[in-house]
Amino acid sequence: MSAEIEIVRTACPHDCPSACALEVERLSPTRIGRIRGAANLPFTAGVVCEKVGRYAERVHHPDRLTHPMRRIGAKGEGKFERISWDEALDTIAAAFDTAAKTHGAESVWPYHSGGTLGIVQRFGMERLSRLLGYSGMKGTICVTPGVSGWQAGVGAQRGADPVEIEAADLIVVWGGNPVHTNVNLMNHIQKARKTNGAKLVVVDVYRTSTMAAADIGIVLNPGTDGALACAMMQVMLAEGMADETFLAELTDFDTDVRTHLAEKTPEWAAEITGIPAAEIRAFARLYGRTAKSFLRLGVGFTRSRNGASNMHAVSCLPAITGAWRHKGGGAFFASFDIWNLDTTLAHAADLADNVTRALDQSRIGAVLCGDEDALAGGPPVKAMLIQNSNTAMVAPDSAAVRRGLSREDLFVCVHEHFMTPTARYADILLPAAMFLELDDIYMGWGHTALTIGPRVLDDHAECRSNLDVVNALAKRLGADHPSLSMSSETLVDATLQASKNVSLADAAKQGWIDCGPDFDDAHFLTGFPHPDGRFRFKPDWAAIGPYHDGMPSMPDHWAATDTIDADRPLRLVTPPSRTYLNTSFSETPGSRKREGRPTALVHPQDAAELGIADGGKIRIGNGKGEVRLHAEISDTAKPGVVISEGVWPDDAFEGGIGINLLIDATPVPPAGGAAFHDTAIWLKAAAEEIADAAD
Ligand SMILES: Nc1nc2c(c(=O)[nH]1)N[C@H]1C(S)=C(S)[C@@H](COP(=O)(O)OP(=O)(O)OC[C@H]3O[C@@H](n4cnc5c(=O)[nH]c(N)nc54)[C@H](O)[C@@H]3O)O[C@H]1N2
Ligand SMILES: Nc1nc2c(c(=O)[nH]1)N[C@H]1C(S)=C(S)[C@@H](COP(=O)(O)OP(=O)(O)OC[C@H]3O[C@@H](n4cnc5c(=O)[nH]c(N)nc54)[C@H](O)[C@@H]3O)O[C@H]1N2
Ligand code: SF4
Ligand SMILES: [Mo]
Repeated sequence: MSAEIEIVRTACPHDCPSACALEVERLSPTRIGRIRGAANLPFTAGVVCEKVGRYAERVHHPDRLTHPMRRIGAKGEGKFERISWDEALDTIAAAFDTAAKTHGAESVWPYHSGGTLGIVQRFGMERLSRLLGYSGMKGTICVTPGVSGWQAGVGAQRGADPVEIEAADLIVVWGGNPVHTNVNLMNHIQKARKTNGAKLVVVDVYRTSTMAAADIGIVLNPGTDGALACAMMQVMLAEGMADETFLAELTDFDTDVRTHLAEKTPEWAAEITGIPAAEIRAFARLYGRTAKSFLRLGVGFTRSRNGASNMHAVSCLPAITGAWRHKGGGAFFASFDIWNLDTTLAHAADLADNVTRALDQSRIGAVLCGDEDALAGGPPVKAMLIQNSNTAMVAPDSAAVRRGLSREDLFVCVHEHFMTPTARYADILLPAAMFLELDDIYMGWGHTALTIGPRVLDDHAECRSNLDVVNALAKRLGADHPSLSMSSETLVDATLQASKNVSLADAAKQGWIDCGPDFDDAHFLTGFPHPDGRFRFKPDWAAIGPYHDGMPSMPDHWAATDTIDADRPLRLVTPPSRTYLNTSFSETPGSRKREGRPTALVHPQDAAELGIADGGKIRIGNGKGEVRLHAEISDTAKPGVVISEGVWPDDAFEGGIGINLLIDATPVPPAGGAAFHDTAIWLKAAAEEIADAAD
């Protein structure tokens, strides 16, 4: 028998609503064994996803970057030579300095995404813009359409605690796939089913792994959720299932809205959604008659051009029934607005107004290719530091992103764990520490606990944390701020002391701090967070973002999705796979083996018409180009809808280029974001000679 294994508490940094508190087997100061979900955090409740359970594969991966490098090949080629940290930092500082002196400070663009959600390690980068006048970044790539739609009705990014699902009689998972993306939620749903006999309804555009576990699965046409929600409201209002007192006291519902919704019959919605009217009616009655109905809204159904509008329409449902009144009732999308953190030190938050130009993260292609509108009237971008993002793969219009990253007059530093497609474009490539090798705290956007993530392992090779890189650079560039001399441990400690009056050491004992509002507040029973305290059936889109033209003034189906026509007769949806997290984990053998290869699920009817064989090579495309992958024939979605799970690395594709080549980067109304699940495409069987040429 080996000696007892040491278990250390920390927290998952990945961009996932589960935001798990973790228990890690520490085998030595440099090695871990299994990772488990912490039992003591109610949302995590001892559950963890398989990809993080076997994190030893990622943290001890032989391909991890271990030392700074300078590019010696062409941009994108991936040829580098080793250099020292001093040389790397001097080179970056000199490039930033030259860009700022020649083109103005705004020509430098620090860029980040959700590789880590750490308060210190992710958003700490924004100090560069605040201290040195560099361009800021509008983080739109993930939840912006969803946030906009929820904001429109509810008024703040919070809702009923998802752990309350255990008390629900009906759970509706709408446009999310928690078996893949939020696995802990399933645990709470199963408890509700066991103890209350609760029913699970899943609304999606294909029969997902979550739908496979549901009592009722509703498969609709992509981008038509607004129509389904309106028809449900029509039925509930017409059949006396509405909570008229709730509507009168806590919402702006009036005769305009009543008259408007009276026309949105299930027959009207059936045409749009592809769901038979009888099925819509039955779902509306089930929802309308269940007091404790919990609506868990995913991000997926908002990744369409009409996504914010659809989110708003669906978020109206619990206001109609008054489900908010009950424990186990109401709705939840995300909890971005409950944390009350003092980030004066960690983000130089008090200097936020110093940033005058914020460039749109999702429009990085247009920004780097010099589009004047995307550059917001300012100078071209001449130098970048990229942390936590595999932008060459994940951003829409990826051909433009790559054209931009290839510019000879653009200096790019990428700070990464692996040689990603983005890293290949770096002039200087820096090796990043992983979460087990640093300290941070994380906002659980799918629950209410701030999780505490102290370091578990010693440094790996020459890897450094994001904080250490930003601090070293800022100091070289002459910036002055108390945080620049702090380690992640001292900065996390100071942030916790200032925000929650607790030290890192003390907070780490439990591993999390609950920040959830009390019941009445979480359920908006004392008012919704709009100035008049009312939920809005009539949203003020103009107050939310600049791209509000034509948005519906009341819940509706907004026919604004990508146009299907004879040239592009199918709709492409690109949702997450189970064991990749965006492109993270696409390098680990366990995930690679499980996911197989990039695949498009094609309806048998479409396959027959197009002469596509099961397992055959296909090409899908639109005006932006074409992507080659394999077909799997399946009636999981409606005819005309093609599903391709996962954001795979380029080299997994037959043609060497990934799926986001086809995705449009026009900002989603009203506040921006990318319509990842809303792309009209053509599909063809790949002629053998074409496929062979790509092999
Ligand atoms: N395993 C794994 N976990 C992840 C991620 C991952 O890539 N892999 N990504 C993480 C990140 S960054 C995020 S933001 C979250 C996202 O997690 P989710 O909230 O689950 O959102 P999506 O994954 O975008 O899509 C979820 C579902 O929306 C469906 N959908 C697409 N279009 C429509 C529509 O028009 N109507 C309806 N009703 N459904 C639609 C898709 O088919 C998909 O099943 O997951 C996080 N967790
Ligand atoms: N087609 C399609 N595209 C999508 C989506 C989709 O559903 N379909 N989802 C979109 C969504 S929701 C999102 S949020 C984006 C996500 O896009 P990204 O946030 O770019 O996510 P990842 O692809 O996981 O890349 C994160 C990178 O950060 C690195 N990293 C992790 N931790 C650290 C760290 O501590 N320091 C540094 N320096 N690097 C670190 C990882 O190694 C990884 O390469 O993708 C979007 N793209
Ligand atoms: S990726 Fe999500 S489910 Fe997996 S450990 Fe992290 S937070 Fe939990
Ligand atoms: Mo995301």
